[in-house]
Amino acid sequence: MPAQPKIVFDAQRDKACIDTIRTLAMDAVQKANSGHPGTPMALAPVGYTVWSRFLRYHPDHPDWPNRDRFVLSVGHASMLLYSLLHLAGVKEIDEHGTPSGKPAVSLEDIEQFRQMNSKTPGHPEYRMTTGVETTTGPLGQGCANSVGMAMGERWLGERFNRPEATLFDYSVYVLCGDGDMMEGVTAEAASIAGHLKLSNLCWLYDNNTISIEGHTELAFSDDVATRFKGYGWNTLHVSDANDTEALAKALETFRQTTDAPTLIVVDSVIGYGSPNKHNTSAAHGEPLGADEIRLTKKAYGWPEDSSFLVPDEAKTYLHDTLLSRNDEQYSHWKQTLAEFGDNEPALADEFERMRAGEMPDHWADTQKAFAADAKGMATRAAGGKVLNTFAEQIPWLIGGSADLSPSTKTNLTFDGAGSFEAGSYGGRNLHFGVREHVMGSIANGLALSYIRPYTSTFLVFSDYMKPPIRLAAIMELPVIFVFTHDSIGVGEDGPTHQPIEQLTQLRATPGLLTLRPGDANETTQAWKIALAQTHRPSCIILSRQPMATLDRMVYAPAEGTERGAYILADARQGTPEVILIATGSEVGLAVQAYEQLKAEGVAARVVSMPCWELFEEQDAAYLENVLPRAVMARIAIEQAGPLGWDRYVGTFGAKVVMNSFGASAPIEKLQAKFGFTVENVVKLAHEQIKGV
Ligand SMILES: Cc1ncc(C[n+]2csc(CCOP(=O)(O)OP(=O)(O)O)c2C)c(N)n1
Ligand SMILES: [Mg+2]
Repeated sequence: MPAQPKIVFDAQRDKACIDTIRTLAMDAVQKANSGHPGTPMALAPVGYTVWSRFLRYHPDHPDWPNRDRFVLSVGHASMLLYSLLHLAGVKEIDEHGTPSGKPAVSLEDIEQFRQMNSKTPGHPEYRMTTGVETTTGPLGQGCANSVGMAMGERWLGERFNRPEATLFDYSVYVLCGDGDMMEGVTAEAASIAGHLKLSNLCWLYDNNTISIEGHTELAFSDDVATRFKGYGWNTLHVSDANDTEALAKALETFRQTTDAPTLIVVDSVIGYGSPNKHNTSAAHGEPLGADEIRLTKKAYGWPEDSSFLVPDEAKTYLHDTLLSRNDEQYSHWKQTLAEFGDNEPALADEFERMRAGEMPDHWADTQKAFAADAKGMATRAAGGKVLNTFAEQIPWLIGGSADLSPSTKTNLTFDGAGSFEAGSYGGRNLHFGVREHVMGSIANGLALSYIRPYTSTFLVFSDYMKPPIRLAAIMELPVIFVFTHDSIGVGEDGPTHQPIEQLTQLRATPGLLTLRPGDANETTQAWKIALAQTHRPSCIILSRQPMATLDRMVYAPAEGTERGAYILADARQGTPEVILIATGSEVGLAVQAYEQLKAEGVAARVVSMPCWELFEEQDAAYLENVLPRAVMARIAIEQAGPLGWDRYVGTFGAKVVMNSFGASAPIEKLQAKFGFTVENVVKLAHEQIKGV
């Protein structure tokens, strides 16, 4: 690189830092030929004020558990975050959790903005870049995650703080925008944050009255501050984003507020300093262009021909000031943790495991097998028992439901489980209210706070949670999403409550396990598999209606669940003539059909397939063993849409599935109407064997 010109600033050091953030964003977007420069340019003073004067953050220890969290909910403004991480001199933590000695974001990384394998992807991605606390980009999610992070801090504080030892008292800062405010999930998030009085949460709302299509008047006329007052938030206003003193005053007020979350409405001008700032296309998703960049740099008093310039005044200041504010605090915290380890070794060990993503010793040893029982139980009921047994062993397994725990059976009922409530944050039962979307996002925020969260609602409402489920998978967070009422088996509630296409959608999500256990013992296995994950979210799909608990002395052990699919019942000898593949509540039906075929002298096999993804991970020999290619007479049985089953039954295999929405009727009538009967399966088996 050519030597950078030495420049002398008229303005002060803060302005040098702020303008560095602005110009790095402009230059990076220009070089990448894509991205959003306008919002980093406008919000540079806001980000800089938070980082330089407030954020408790040690640049050498970005994994300090008691650091403040900074969330960029306006993920399209990612260059703002990358510039801050660069100027702060944050050190990289590698994928094994060890410091690599490299910067989290070097100047070269900024020059690689949006390029393959760079640490500066288009939107901030957790795991890719040290210092990115959560993946953002889908508007609303950062705000929603932040509520989980703030709840996480409250819970950690209740569990680990002692009168003489404060291990957790961090704050969560969020930069959000008009888009966030328009998104429904933000309303859910603000509503529950206000209800829970999360005074450790501060959202800075960039009220620039512009979004992609133009002025927000086109589509948005909320009085945001009044709205948030209604949610129970403390609301403040800063009328100029460049007024760092006013920002600091508002942030100070946040710090003094102990009974409510804080919203700071900040008025800003997108593309600040650009002569073309009212051109929204230039500010949004497009580089400014060489000419405008020169003019803007001129307006800042910046060398017009410089590029990726970090002047001396800005090189180390942010890093130095973070160090001088936080180094001692960090050492003090380490000391507190060490003393805590001496005084409370069991709890200290607990926290170390939480940090490392490890389970307690013997966490799975207390589960008991469910006895064979023809009448059986709903897998939701089995799931509730299994969850409670695990949760007693795993103190940091916490979660709840979107107002359906009596139905999803996910309440923790043992002594001391308690409820997480405003002012009493140590409980392990979370009450999300009827807010499925933010429930998922909160779970992600909790998972980013060392906690193992689970959520629950009806499977049909997984539709309301798609964005956070997807983000959990992208972020590799081991969140557990429980979905009950998994099929037309819900009966009279009818088609609005009977999921059809939801399983397909979940299975289509990369990096997500979708587990649909076939009886109580498979349910134990499903929970065990989900809890053993460290980098993968899971969905556990459970029934409302009872299902027989299979006699595992007669049929294969439920541990086969670990391999995704396994031979549950087989032809007495030799190769089977037909294979029945089923999941969840249809496993029982497959077994009944198998028994009838067996009585008729037909060599059938039942494959229970609770988890496609785990099955796909098995080696070729195992796949061939379970689904031999020589046996093409196959039937898939699942009370859900057909998409995807061809891969297991082939073009000519039969599918007993749902090709339409369901109906409101008693379950037996629905099963008959849609072909989920022993007669139908047996008939199809004969047809398959004949090759019809
Ligand atoms: C859920 C979602 N919908 C749409 C987009 C595409 N998008 C990116 S930025 C943006 C405009 C956001 O406006 P605002 O939050 O006011 O940000 P500003 O334009 O002021 O930076 C949109 C619609 C997105 N990222 N996420
Ligand atoms: Mg805006």
